[in-house]
Amino acid sequence: MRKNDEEGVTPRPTLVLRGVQVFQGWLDRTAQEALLAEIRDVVRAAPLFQPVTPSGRRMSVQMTSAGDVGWIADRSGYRYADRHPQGTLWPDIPPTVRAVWDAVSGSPRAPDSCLINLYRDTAKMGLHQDRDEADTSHPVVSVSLGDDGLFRIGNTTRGGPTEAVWLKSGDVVVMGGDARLVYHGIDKTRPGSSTVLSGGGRLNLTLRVAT
Ligand code: MD3
Ligand code: FE
Repeated sequence: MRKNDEEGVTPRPTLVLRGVQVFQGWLDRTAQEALLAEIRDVVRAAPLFQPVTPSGRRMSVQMTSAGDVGWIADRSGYRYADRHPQGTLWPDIPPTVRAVWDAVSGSPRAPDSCLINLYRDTAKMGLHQDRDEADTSHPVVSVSLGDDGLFRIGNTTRGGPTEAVWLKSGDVVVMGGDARLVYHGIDKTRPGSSTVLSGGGRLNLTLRVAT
């Protein structure tokens, strides 16, 4: 446990970009590997899939979820669903993942959804807002594992200037308050920049209060 993550103590981010808090190097290699072991179990029970958006485009990112609900996209829209597309319930949010939320979110609520995004090769995620959650006053917590990813942050409306920061394995990001509704995305990853994932790539976990 880190010295500043005891109960009731709000840790200090190493970087704040447009209200988005970045905790660089929050998880050491051992903690990253513990998290990965838990995520492997989730993916075994709830396999990664490549969502197709309502416009008919296949997303380059592979996804799955843990928790009471998981985020899905298909021809009829984007939403949180209580089952994986294969028809099974989502696995529980693993305890080590949940502990990251407890340490950094500052929220008294428990997350009910953990979206797992896998970026391989040239996968990216265009600028978007996260607004499928019932109450967007709750923060979102993101954990990066594996290859570096170029995280881009814009504004609360489409367009205007943007800024970007490379997220590395073990970095944790918290989006709360005014930052919760900013446009954001992942421009690209740096394949081969990390040895944490055996098959390569970048994994991102996002914890949310979705319902
Ligand atoms: C800023 N994922 O799953 S995580 C997503 O790295 C998503 O996979 C990206 O955007 C990824 O929706 C970025 C960081 C993140 C997550 C949610 C946010 C940044 C955010 C919500 C509001 C503002
Ligand atoms: Fe997002």
